[in-house]
Amino acid sequence: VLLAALGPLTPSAAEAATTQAFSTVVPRPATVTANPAVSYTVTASTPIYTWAGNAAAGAVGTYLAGILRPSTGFPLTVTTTSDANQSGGIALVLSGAPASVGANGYQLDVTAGGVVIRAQQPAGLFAGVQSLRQIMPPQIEARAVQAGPWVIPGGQMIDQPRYAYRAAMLDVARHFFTVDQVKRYIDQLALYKMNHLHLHLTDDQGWRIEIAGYPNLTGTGAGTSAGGWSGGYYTQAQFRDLVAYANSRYVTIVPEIDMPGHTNAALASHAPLNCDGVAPAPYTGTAVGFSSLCLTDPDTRPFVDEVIRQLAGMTTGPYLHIGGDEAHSTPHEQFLEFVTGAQQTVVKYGKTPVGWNEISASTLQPGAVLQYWNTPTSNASVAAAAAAGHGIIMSPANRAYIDLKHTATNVIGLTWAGITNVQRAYDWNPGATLENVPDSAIRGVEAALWTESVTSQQDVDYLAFPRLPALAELGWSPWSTHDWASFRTRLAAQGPRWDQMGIRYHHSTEIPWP
Ligand code: TNX
Repeated sequence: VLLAALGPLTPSAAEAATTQAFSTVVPRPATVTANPAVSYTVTASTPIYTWAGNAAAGAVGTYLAGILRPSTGFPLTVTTTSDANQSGGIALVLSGAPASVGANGYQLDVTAGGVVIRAQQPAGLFAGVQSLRQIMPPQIEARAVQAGPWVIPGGQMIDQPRYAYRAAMLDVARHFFTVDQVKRYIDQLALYKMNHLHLHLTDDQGWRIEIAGYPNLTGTGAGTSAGGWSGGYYTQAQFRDLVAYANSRYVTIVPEIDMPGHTNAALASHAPLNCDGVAPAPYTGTAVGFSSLCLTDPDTRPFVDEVIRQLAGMTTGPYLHIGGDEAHSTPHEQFLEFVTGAQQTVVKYGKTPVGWNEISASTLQPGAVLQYWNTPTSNASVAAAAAAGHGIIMSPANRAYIDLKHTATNVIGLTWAGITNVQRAYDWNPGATLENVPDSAIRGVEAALWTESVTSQQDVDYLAFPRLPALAELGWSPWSTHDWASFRTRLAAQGPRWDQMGIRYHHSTEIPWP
């Protein structure tokens, strides 16, 4: 009876955690030097030290303890230190990091004496913690006590991101995801050092954000989804909670109101937005390009102004995405004028406008960012925008759309831009894909998950894994480290972690899963 009660704490050969190799981290760190001669073992008496006088560093320590406690069952007490040479535990130190790691990188050292993560800013400590998780045994990700032992292999990483913007997009309009489901996705992004989550909040099939003064948007507009599934929306309080949660994971929410096309849900909710003043029926199909706000209607501008004003007020990050894609039912001159005005409205409310690459033909506002989603490798107006100093986010559909099928036989996923296996998602250089768009213009990489074919969190897991980490590596790792053979081996080591986390991933035959 006693032994049974101690069951989870008593290692059997099969249950014992296996030591992870030092060099299995995804995204690949800029420099990794394994030291197989040493290791550090986390025990019941291991403390976590955070940097004294810095609340955000303290929060990273608490976050780390929250990850390590359930599986180890250890107290992992969090205390502060101001000793730059702190040893004898896991120390998060805002001192002594090399200048090369910048504000978001870190240096991680594992010696026999302990683990030290050094950074210049708390964001770097947070990134270092993600690397630390990945060199611990996969069982560390379990949420119930596991056997251990918790051996961390010795070595050093010195690491910093290639691009500032490393993102995923989730289409919560075609299919709605709850606050908890989005938080789970944010946690997954953080593990792979992604730092932005773009939420596609509105489309033909649904409007997902509460806007005071327009109750029908969340009445009629939120009631539907693609395929006739039920809808849903975020109240302003829920949205603010999501933003705060994301911030606690060093993830910035980038909200999108897609305009002037992709707007049937708004048109169905608010009749004055239609040129004939008649609200269309809600839409649950998957066609694109048929809807448009009426841009000659005097009600449209005040509506757009108010939506942007309220959304900007709920958002702490710098960006607000105005969509602008596939406005096939909008007269072109009106489109250009409208998206110019929408950018000005975003600027008026203190945010930086982002738009799909179609807005490149409009008068771009200073600082406006373009998201390239098309598949051709040249686009003259995007190149001109880059030359004029605008940042470009790379999401070419044939590489970065993780809603495309993995293989031709998959049930879930679209095929309009091809079939995207892991290698296809991984093996391209975002900084050398678009003609006349130099690497210096690239703000980063975004993995987009559209949800026309998705009906559950499991579907999201299945499409995102393992391609999301492939795109995370493109955003973070220096191009000089890019190597498919290395990536597929390191990716394989993630599989047992996803098993522990309950992520239902696609077991791609390209990857040598253990
Ligand atoms: C194109 S990408 C769209 C979306 C679809 C997606 C499906 C873009 C800016 N527009 O409306 O959901 O393809 O892959």
